[in-house]
Amino acid sequence: MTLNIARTLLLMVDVQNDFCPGGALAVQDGDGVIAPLNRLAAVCASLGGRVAATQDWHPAGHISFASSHSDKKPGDIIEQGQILWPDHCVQGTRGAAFHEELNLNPVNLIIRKGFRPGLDSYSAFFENDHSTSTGLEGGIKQMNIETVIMGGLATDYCVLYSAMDSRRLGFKTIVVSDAVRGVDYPPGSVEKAMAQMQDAGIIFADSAQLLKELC
Ligand code: VGL
Ligand code: ZN
Repeated sequence: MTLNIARTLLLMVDVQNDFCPGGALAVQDGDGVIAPLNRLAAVCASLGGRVAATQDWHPAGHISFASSHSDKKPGDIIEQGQILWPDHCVQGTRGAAFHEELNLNPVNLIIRKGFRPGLDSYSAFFENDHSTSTGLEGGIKQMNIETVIMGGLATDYCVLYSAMDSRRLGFKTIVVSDAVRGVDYPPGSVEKAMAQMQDAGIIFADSAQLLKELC
């Protein structure tokens, strides 16, 4: 694997309090992604690469919240395959804030998604209508990025959708295997997501291996 660091972006997906232990939609060991991401971000930025972070950023009453629908509970599925979640990452709340241990100093671009009341967004690139851009594609094309390295939360939702879009848009796409954690709802969805990413030509590498490549 040869990486041109000046054309490499590290994308840190949704490392927010609500997806970490104690949060409203806690992913098991979710804060375990922070240490490897911090190491990668520091090295990437210091060598001339770019670092972006995403935030799930929902208005109160968002369509993806079970509480926004009568007679629905988290885990239920409504029209167009929309899974309902507990209220999470509500704009401006502590749950929506980045985890305090995530080092934001190397981050030069922050993308917020899922901010429309009636539209969910898992991917860092497109909202779930698959056509509303978050701006990330244009931004990183202007930065001349060719490789996207990503980690964060959750493996089977926002990381999966972001990695698939990244690959489809033509970026060499690497998922940091020790810097992702999954919701695994419905059960088996992490395994399914991993297989789907592998089939699409997405590369998996652990952070130690990547740090060696970068330095
Ligand atoms: C996510 C479920 C709902 C994620 C966001 O960041 O993976 N999952 N909203
Ligand atoms: Zn969400």
